[in-house]
Amino acid sequence: MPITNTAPPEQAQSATMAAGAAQTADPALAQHVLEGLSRPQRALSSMYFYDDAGSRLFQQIMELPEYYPTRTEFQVLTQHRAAICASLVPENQAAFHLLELGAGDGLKTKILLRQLLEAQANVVYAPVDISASALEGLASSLRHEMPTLQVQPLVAEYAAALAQMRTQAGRKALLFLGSNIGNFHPEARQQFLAALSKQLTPNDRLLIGFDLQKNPRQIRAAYDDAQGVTAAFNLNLLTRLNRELGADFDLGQWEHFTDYDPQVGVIRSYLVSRRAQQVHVAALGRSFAFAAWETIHTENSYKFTLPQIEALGAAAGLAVQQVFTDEQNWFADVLFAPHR
Ligand code: AVI
Repeated sequence: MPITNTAPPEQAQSATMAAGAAQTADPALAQHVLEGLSRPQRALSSMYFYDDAGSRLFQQIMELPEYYPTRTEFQVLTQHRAAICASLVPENQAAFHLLELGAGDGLKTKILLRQLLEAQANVVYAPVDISASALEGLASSLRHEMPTLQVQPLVAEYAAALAQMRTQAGRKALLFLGSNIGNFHPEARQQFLAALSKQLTPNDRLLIGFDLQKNPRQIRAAYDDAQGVTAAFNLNLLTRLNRELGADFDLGQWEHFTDYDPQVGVIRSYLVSRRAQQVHVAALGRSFAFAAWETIHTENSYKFTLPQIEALGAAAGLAVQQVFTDEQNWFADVLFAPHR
């Protein structure tokens, strides 16, 4: 049995911490860890990678020589910025809202925003995030760099932001860049796209970044870099559980493992237990037993083909209008419109 309901004697002290840790622990995270570590094949969501340290490590990943997606999408947006912006701006230069889901530091979006300003587009940029501080950072850098741009940050869940925007007059152009779509489980991805599509009116547009299938070795290397930054990013999840849930993961006893399945087109990442060990999670008041070399699955990163992208869109009521890609066909930013 992987789970022990009673803490072994040497862990009695941390068990008494349970009440204290549980008071400060995020209940959603605690519940997720309980469910994820209770399964026969253990799994935690990559959604929890992004605490402050995880977000900093992800910034470092994006600079790595092996991690081609960010650089390549940057090239795609730079090379095709005029055509992309032309596809987002409504006919007759009408006023429109540009909504961005998961804007991050906005570095890539700024390529498009500059282009839109240059073309004197009548645009309101609305970055959407549940973190008010992330949005404030982006909005203040935009006030400095592009003082004439109208910015209307929306602190909301994606679905709520879209529902709120639905009643606004004029086109909504949605951006979902960075291949974030690749981190969804296929079913969740389809549900997400269908939910987005439901909120769109026929004149709206959606631009999504997809990492494309390519040489499997190149993909694998991007998630197993020589400097070990991706390993640190994956392991940071355990540091987070130690801090936020009073867990006692010994980081020296865990390692990062990743592999690419070229038939499915997915990178799967794991944390591997180097030896048989017990881990106590104070906020849950429970211990979990791991066998030597047992794994916790932590991330999927799907890679796509163009026919798959078309099928994905079609199943959600979205038609591919244009595909913007780099010379090597490594990455695509795909423009969809609702088909009704
Ligand atoms: C955020 N997301 C698109 C990244 C990816 O490539 O799947 C997260 C990542 N995981 C490891 N390296 C980068």
